[in-house]
Amino acid sequence: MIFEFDRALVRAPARSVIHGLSSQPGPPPLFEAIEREHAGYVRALEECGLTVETLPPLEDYPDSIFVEDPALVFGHGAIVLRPGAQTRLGEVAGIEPALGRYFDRVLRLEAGFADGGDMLLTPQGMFIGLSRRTNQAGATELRGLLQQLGINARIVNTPSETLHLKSDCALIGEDHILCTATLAASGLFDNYRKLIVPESEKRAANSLRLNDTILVGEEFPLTLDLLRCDGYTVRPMLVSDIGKLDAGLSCMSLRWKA
Ligand code: CIR
Repeated sequence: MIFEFDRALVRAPARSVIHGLSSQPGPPPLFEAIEREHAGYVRALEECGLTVETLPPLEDYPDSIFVEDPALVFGHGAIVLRPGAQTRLGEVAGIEPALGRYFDRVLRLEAGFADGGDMLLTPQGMFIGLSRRTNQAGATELRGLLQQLGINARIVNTPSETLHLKSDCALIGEDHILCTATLAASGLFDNYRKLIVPESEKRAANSLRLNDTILVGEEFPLTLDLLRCDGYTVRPMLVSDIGKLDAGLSCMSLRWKA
């Protein structure tokens, strides 16, 4: 089942995290706040039944806490990606040895660029979102690598103002997508039931379902209510400083069922 997870890899925040990439005006996040929020995130993963390994911080890579972007993992293998931001490409060397410890099969993207945040796995296969971080060359090669792991993939466009495909959506049920109104209007998920996040809570679309629980930013009460009304178990999470770096709930871990 697509939401069953029992393992996760995360990376401890480096002090340099406060200089991570951000499109948002206003003061940068505080290191101590990010550290606290990250610790809460690890606790939540553990309480959802996952065994978590925390990798050491990488000071040279401010955004390296967002381990979802340099790799993709599945029960039966992993793919090392090539993040599309210049300051993030070096994160690949930092994640590869850890993947080697868990997966017999580790494939590598050799050309173009692709960020894990642009990849949405569904029971029908993988959506690969083209974005400012994932280009056609990376997406095409990745589709071939996924095929080697027995996963079908479809290359789609990410809305132009969106960082990553999953900044705007999360799979919350086998055929149920939590998404922004923009993504809903794009027609991408016409075969899915959609729960649309309110315009004032767009960033809530990057929530994370783990086993029977959905992690959602606590600053998004309307979305939390919508999910509760639909019968989901939700866990509100404090991630407001992490949010200042354009990140949400999926970005900080790689998750799989061993
Ligand atoms: C970046 O711009 O790369 C980071 N500040 C945020 C990455 C968020 N990752 C994700 O959505 N998968």
